[in-house]
Amino acid sequence: MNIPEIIKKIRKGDERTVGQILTLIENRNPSVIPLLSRLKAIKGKALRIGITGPLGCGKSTLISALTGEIRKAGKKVAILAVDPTSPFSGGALLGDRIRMRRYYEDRGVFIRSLSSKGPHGGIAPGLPEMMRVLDAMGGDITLIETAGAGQNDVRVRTLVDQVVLVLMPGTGDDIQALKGGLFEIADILVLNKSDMEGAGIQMDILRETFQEGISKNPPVLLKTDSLRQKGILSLWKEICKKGEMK
Ligand SMILES: Nc1nc2c(ncn2[C@@H]2O[C@H](COP(=O)(O)OP(=O)(O)OP(=O)(O)O)[C@@H](O)[C@H]2O)c(=O)[nH]1
Ligand SMILES: [Mg+2]
Repeated sequence: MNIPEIIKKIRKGDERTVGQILTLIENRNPSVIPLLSRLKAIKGKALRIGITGPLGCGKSTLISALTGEIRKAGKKVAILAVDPTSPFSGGALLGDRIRMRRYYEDRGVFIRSLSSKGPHGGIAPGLPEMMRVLDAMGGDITLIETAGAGQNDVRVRTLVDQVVLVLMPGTGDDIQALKGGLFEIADILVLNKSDMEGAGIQMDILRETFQEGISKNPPVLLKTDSLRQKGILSLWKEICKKGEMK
């Protein structure tokens, strides 16, 4: 492996090279270790955003919509989508591909799907190393989709600058999970599918829950309809606002 050559390509944003390196990391191929050590010295500027939440709440759709806003703002984005191994979401990878197809020709968008391969807390093995590679690409934003709404998601907190927790109407259990401490990892709480019945009530419950003062630093509460691109600009603005305080 010609490390200086590869580093040059990564920094130029060569997607093929980056893809190959990510595959080596995903396969836990030890030949990539010297490269990763060298990459440690390169400090990227990307703001890292974790997008997490229960299966099917619309994380991927939200990411797709948010990517539109990010590109309108002229920023470059890298996306890592961790596909849960759950049989329910066997179609997730394909779904993500179809949704994201509109960005395939866009050099300002890099997308990679990963399999989470078991109980790694919604986090694919090698994710921290992959983020190092993406950072070296020099993008402005890195989005990481992880699935699940349990204590497992807490691990994503350590890898990113901000966590966006996505919920959808009609999932009372999620509120319990939030009360159980999950909310502590969220900087922004998004009620997605706000077009669905029960969204208003759910929003009230969430607002009450957080205004009751169960947290000293309550997350910002927003609602979105990712399919119709509603509330996405507000989410993007909120991310930027928090990013400036970094
Ligand atoms: N009505 C409505 N449907 C939505 C919205 N956002 C996403 N969906 C739909 O919800 C389903 C799941 O969306 P995904 O984006 O795949 O959800 P996800 O959270 O990424 O799913 P997993 O990765 O499998 O956990 C799809 O059929 C979407 O079209 C929304 O704002 N409103
Ligand atoms: Mg998804």
